[in-house]
Amino acid sequence: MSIRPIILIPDPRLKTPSEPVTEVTDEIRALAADMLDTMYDAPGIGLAAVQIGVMKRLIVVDVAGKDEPKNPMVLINPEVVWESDEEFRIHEEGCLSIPDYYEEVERPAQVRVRYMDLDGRTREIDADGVLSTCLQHEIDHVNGVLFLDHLSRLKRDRVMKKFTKAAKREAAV
Ligand code: K2U
Ligand code: ZN
Repeated sequence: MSIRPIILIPDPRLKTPSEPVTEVTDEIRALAADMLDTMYDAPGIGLAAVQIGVMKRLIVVDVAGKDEPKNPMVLINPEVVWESDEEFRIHEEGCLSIPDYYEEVERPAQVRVRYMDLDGRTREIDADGVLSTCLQHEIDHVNGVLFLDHLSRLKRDRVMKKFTKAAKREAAV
């Protein structure tokens, strides 16, 4: 397993929907292992395959606290099949593809997510709290959506301009 480079905005892949996983192969299992290594190294509590440049609908999550045993989850082709429509939750979000930028985002408080596990079984999970926020953030990624897209146009444009300028400076070196 290995730690893989994380792509940053304005990479166009981050705004592109990823492709469904059709079969759980050894390649998919190795990808999930690399994603977990990369997430723990960042550190983060979630990561989508697109963030290491792989356009597959695969996410990993571990919201276990610092002093708790690791609880890695691998979700293939994850989709929200139900979300609370009366209870919402505001959480400060960051993104490993948008370093050092944090903003409050409001999302449904509870979600039910259907996915395939590494054994190829279809499963469902009911989530609330930070797991709900994290799953929604990662499922956004596989749909080509960033947490910036939940902010005002003014805030979104300001951040995109900053990272676009930085990318141009990097390319000019
Ligand atoms: O997808 C990612 O970029 C990893 C995200 C996942 C996440 C974002 C917002 C809220 C919860 C999870 C984070 O960068 S992981 C770092 C982190 C950890 C706790 C709270 C906020 C950000
Ligand atoms: Zn993110």
